[in-house]
Amino acid sequence: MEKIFQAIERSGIEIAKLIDRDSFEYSDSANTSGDNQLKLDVESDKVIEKNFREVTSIRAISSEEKDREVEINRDGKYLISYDPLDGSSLVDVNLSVGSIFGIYENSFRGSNLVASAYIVYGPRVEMVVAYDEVKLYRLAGEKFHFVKTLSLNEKGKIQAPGGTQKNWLPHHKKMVDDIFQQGYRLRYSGGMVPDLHQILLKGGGLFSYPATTDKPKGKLRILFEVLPFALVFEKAGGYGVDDKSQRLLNIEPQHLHDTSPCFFGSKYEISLLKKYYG
Ligand code: AFP
Repeated sequence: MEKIFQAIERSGIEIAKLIDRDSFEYSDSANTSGDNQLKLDVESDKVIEKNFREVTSIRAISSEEKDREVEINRDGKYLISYDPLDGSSLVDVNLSVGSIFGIYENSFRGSNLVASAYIVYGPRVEMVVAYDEVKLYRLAGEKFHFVKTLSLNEKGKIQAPGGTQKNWLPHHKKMVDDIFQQGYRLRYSGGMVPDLHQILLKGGGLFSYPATTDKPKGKLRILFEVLPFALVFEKAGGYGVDDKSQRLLNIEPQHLHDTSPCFFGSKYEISLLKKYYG
């Protein structure tokens, strides 16, 4: 596992440099989810694949930028799903973006997720690893340094409600309004990594990406975005649930690029969600 974390660190350092110097042109292709791929997405994907190919314990990888699973070492123990550059459309407006990784044994499903990690490329480059605990690291020079262990309080003060408001379902709108009426402040950048990182570092709050009338299965990809963060939130003492209030880690995706409505938060906000969603 240590070698996998080291490969993630190397990838983070290389991608941070790419973001600094690369142009923001679109490549000629779209990914499986239909998003136009920025050259930066494609380059970040290559960087991560190259670093994972050096780790013999990795059996296969799947990336948000690839149509199918890629075998690395037939005898490897681990499978890794990753989103090389989530929120890449925010790079050209100079907001934070991130890379997300889920590490599985046996097969790509929540119950087999043994560790996850993400990297935020913001004013600082930070990495969060959820394994035994949830640990925050910060890049200084060419190395990530341990900063602290992260845990959530019972209740937060901010909420990040995703999706197009005019397409929200009535009970979702009521819940979001209720939370604002309770004094929560809006914090939403449109990048899942910085938005969830903020909730985690501030000790609590609610991030929601619901089912909407135009996207009944939500927008966020189960393997590449949802499951890795569900593990981070659970290990930090919080929750990750879907629109049936079920644990996200119990979801079994049928296809690599399946999506799910998702909600991440601390104890109080998730119990409030259950009131509205049942
Ligand atoms: P992009 O990668 O297309 O910028 O999408 C980012 C993202 O997948 C996730 O990081 C955000 O939380 C979510 O989409 C934002 O979606 P909305 O703009 O629909 O709220």
